[in-house]
Amino acid sequence: MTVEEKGGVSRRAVLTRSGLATGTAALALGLTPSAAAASPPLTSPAFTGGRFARERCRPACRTRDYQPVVVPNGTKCPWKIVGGAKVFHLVCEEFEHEFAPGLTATCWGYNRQVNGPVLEMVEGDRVRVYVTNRLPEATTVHWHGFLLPNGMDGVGGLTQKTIAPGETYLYEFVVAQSGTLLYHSHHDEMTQMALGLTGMVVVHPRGKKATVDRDFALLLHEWRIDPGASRPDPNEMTEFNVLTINGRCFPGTAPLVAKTGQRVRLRLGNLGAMDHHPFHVHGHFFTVTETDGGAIPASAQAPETTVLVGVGQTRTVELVTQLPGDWAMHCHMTHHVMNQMGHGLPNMIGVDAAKLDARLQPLLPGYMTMGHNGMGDMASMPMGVPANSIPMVGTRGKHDVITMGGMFTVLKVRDRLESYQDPGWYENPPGTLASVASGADLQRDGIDPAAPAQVAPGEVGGLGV
Ligand SMILES: [Cu+2]
Repeated sequence: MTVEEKGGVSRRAVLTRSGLATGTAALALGLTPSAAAASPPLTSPAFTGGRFARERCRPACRTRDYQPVVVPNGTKCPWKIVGGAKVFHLVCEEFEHEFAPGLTATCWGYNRQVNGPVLEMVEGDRVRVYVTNRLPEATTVHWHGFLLPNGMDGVGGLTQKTIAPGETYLYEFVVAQSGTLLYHSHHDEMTQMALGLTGMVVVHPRGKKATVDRDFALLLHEWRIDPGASRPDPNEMTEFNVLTINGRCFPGTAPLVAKTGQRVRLRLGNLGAMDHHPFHVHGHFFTVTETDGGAIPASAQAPETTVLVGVGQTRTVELVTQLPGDWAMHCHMTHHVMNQMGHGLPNMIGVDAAKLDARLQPLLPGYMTMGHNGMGDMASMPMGVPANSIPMVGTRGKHDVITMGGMFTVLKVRDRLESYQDPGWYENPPGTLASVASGADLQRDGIDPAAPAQVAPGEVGGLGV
């Protein structure tokens, strides 16, 4: 049986088809086949990296060539220059990671970081990234969104042999674009990304001055860690209970600090398994300036307060800080701002639990049915929880308990700052804080708290009423 009879492709067939394909592509470009043949093929090293490869750029250095990105709760991968190339080293291994005080798990990551360290590059840099595998199984690294030679794309089996435990592989390419990109395992993806083998790459444009005052990298991720468990569960498909920004869930997330009137860039990426995250910023509007595919023309940018960051996407937004304060920033899916909340609970809202409690307390001293007045109180009550878990654990804010966890952090804007360290809670100027209405307020505006709620005429009823 020949190769073609088995459904494979013979060498002759490949030659014939590639010849046809070259001619078709050349016609589409308005070239004759002979002119196309004179151009360097797309796979030649001379083409890869675009004009930057031909120009042989010097490696860009931070103080001179770009404004470094800030990674709240995270780090950046160190690099060195060797022979005109920027050299990074990623080590894949297992280690203990703290998601927030009270919750740690055994994760897989790069350079003992979840998410991995941000790789910071500049358009035109020739980069060499060494990847050492200290995991118990093979892995690869995929350079998500990069324009690079096929063999550097990092898809196990398809574009390279996998990196066996103990091996060190080298990825080398010229960075042909700028923007916010990603890197992650592309072998046994379900397991390896669920355990943490994900990271962000920030590529600064070459030869351009910084256009923002603060530049933050925020990688979103989701995990299933059962209360008391010591490892994330990579088999989970729907019920994720730990939602993170740069590997941390609130109250473990560091605030983002900026001065009033500064232009702030947020580079948001999502390498979670299944969920998209509508990321919302309070007190501001922003514009989406870039995706992982490149810059969005100014004419196509619109003001937004929430941006949907889909799985496998980056969205870069820019805002100008408006008013000082502690402004919430979070995923707007309400189950994504919770920590290890069980979702299989019976609905107790509105249940009169007094009789139930009276009957159960002789059997279970101190028993109290929870959730019948909503879940908010749970965050403020001392509850016995399994070791190494933070279900329904709130944190004390300046004014009261903050009931949120998960994919939540705070943008702290101040008129004056000594540094970009956490400035503490915002002091609200007099007259700018919601508080209990005084008798004088109620009297002035004719508000009776005991009166039936008012409904404007014409706004009740429906079809046929
Ligand atoms: Cu979300």
